[in-house]
Amino acid sequence: MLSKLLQEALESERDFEAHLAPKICVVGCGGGGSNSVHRINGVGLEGVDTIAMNTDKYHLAQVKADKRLLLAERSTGGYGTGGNAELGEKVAYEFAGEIEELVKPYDIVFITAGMGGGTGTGTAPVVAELARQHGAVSVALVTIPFDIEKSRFKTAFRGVSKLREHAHSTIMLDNNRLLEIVPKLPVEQAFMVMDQLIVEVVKGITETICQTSMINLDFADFRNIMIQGGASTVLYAENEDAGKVVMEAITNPLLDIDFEGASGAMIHITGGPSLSLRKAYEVLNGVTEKLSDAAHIKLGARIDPDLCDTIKLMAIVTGVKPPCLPNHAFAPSRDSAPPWNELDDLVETRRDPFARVSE
Ligand SMILES: Nc1nc2c(ncn2[C@@H]2O[C@H](COP(=O)(O)OP(=O)(O)OP(=O)(O)O)[C@@H](O)[C@H]2O)c(=O)[nH]1
Ligand SMILES: [Mg+2]
Repeated sequence: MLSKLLQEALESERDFEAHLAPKICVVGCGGGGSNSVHRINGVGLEGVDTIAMNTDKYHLAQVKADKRLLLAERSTGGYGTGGNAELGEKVAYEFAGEIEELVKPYDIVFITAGMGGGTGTGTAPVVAELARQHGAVSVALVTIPFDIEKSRFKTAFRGVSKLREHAHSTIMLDNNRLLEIVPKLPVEQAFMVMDQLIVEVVKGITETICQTSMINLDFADFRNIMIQGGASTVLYAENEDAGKVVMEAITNPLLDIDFEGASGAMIHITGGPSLSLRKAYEVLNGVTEKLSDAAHIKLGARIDPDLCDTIKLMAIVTGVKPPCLPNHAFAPSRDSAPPWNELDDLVETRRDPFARVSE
């Protein structure tokens, strides 16, 4: 009798979820962004549509995504932008109509791109702008280039500044942090780690807000945290021990940040069937303790039967001011012209990446 009731409750829950679940897509812009989308597509995240767009027809042809858009013919001829972000932006506006058609149906649009190249840097802010105009929560999920990529650094921060104007929230993952976390990996594999992390972030957010949980976080919570704007980053860790998972996450942020100054956080854990509510609170509390009392915090926890004893912790920390970025990268005003000389100073003062590794 009880098991029948439970079965019926679960079925109606699923119908309810399917009906109310927000429509989510991930748009990969340029080579790096499309590679991340290719990986998300390979994992097959339920409830997430994938879109890849690039000015490079050969790269785009190899990418697997639900929809692909070649940003070519009119300006670039299908051969990329050669690192020219202004050209990337121009082409994106030429294709504004097509981009709008693609993003229009969604409630949440994630935009992934590697900042520093021409296509991703130039097009991602345009996609963010168009998605936002159509009422979506537009969240950029972008990587900051390795210091060794030199000239790309300046282009990257121009892109971040534009994203800060157009996306609701810009989550940044600094490739240089990978040099500290996984120092021995060759660059290609380091990119794969970053792509996998992007998969985990999108998966974590999607599961968190679309599936019923032990401690629930819904679309409205996500929206409220994201539309506060600001620069954000991600904490991610997996461990069987509650204390260690917290330590691992807070000592390895993917951006050099000061937790104290963060304005908000969405913290979510997933554990196996043995995860008790008490243990879940212990982990969540471990992270919130690091944040200021004024921070706006949303917590969530979910059971995944496949996880056994592992606890996965993912937090999006918003309103951070990483020292590696110029102040204007946080200015919300659409009118303020970024002081590019401040950028020049920053490029000058970036340290030798190998010095970081051996520190
Ligand atoms: N996560 C990830 N980042 C990448 C990958 N490939 C490149 N990147 C990063 O993304 C930045 C931009 O490179 P691309 O994405 O290749 O450039 P693009 O946007 O295609 O621009 P153009 O080719 O210049 O038109 C690089 O500076 C790298 O830091 C990748 O496979 N995964
Ligand atoms: Mg390219």
